[in-house]
Amino acid sequence: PSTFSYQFDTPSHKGITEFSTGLFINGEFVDGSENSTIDVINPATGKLITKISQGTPKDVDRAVAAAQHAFETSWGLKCPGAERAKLMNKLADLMEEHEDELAAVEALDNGKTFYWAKNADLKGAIDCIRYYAGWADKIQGKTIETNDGKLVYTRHEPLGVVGQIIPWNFPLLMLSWKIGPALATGNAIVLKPSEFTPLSALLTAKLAKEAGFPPGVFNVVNGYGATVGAAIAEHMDIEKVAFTGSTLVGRKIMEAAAKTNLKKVTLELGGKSPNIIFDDADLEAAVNWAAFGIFWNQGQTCCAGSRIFVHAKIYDEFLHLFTEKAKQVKVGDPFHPDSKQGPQVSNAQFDRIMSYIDSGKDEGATVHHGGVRVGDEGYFISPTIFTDTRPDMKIVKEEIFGPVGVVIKFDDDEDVIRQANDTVYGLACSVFSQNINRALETAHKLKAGTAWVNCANMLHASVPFGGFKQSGIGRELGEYALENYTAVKAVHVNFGHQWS
Ligand code: TXE
Repeated sequence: PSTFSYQFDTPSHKGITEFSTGLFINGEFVDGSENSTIDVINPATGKLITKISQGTPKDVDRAVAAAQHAFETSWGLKCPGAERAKLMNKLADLMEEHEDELAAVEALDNGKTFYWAKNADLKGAIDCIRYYAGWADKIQGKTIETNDGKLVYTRHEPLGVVGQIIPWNFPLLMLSWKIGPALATGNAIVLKPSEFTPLSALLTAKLAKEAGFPPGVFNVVNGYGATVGAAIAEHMDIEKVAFTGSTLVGRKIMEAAAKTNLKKVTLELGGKSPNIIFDDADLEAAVNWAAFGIFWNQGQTCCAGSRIFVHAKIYDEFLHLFTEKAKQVKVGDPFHPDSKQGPQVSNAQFDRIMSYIDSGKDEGATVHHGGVRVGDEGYFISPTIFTDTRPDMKIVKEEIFGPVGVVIKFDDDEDVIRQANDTVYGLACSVFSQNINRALETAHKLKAGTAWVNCANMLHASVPFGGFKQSGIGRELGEYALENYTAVKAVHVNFGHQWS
């Protein structure tokens, strides 16, 4: 396969980066079975960065076979947890050693700013792998008392080969959320990065090889969702599939699992998270968090606080300060240290967001700020604030996945909770109030997998994350995620004299 060789010469990062653009199967970079490629585009310019090998369902078969062999011979129950932890910690150390390079690759490929790539994505990814390395030798079952003549215990066994399909909004962070618990529990992996942002996964594969994982434990098959993604979801020898992406594709994955081998499915899907700002909130803090909640990562965050409910008593002041904040978000070159917001990930996402902005206008909402393209190359959109919305508008109901927030006035606590819960999604929510009773009561009444009180978009490797309702199934991160990757076996030993 070809090599990607790139000279970074930016205000944020300088240096040469080199890694293979092949598929990573059985510890080697290889070409795809059809020798075809996928173009990787720089979203800041719309120009080609490189081409990567395109995988096929046949390549998924190769990767699954390699993973199965590794699982049976050198991984899973054949490899002590302490040894798995050592390899995972080694990988985390190598990622840390190469963190500027990884962050630069992420910024180039995804468009996020180098600053955030380094300080959020890289830091979060490394923390996550170290956190799960800590679990690797602490996977244990229970003994259960039944009667005097019996010993009953459980084993938490790894599943075998697991498939992991990840999106483009946090490529490396999502990779780490997936591989962390899977490796800690002894599973072998076939991972498909998004066709839009495959580069950081390939650089990580190079580092995993250097860390010394047995061949076949970690495989990366680049490719499109409809071919490689679908082949993973349908594969008869994959025991579990973990997916982060759109609700539409989440349904397809479940359907494929149901129609084939009933593999376990965990899904982390979209959201339309409410952010409720009460009249007794610390206003300045609420403004800062609300802006971070919706504009961070170009608004391409599944838990983005996209519906901002503001109490009538402070609405005008909030809107004024929030608009000032939006004006300060400098949109531009991801590598420029002053940039706070880069381009959207792709032309398709750019068009999708602009069409949501048009639909808001058509349905009678007011573009209070922004709503336009920035510059004439790349996929930049200005931070956008809508007001005068109605609950039935598309921009209030659907996930836009861009830097577009709607600000909605309310004056009754119960009514705002009802409005906040009036959505098919349930990923996250934020509540701002200095009255702890009011804040916690509201947080408990909101139907969401994560509730932030006086903050937004906070994530931690040890804290579970996942959705209520149509935002997903299962939890990632923390101890909870280990359950996704283990099967419980109950062993009954009869050493007494009873026959039943
Ligand atoms: O996502 P897809 P898209 C939401 C967000 C965004 C919308 C569309 O609202 O605007 O989805 O984005 C793989 N079988 N989120 O179309 O297609 C695909 O190759 C198996 C929310 O880019 O869901 C990629 O690796 N896999 C979100 C992954 O699915 C398939 C993050 C996600 O892409 C497949 C991303 C198939 N049939 C988008 N089709 C979040 N929850 O954070 C595609 N894929």
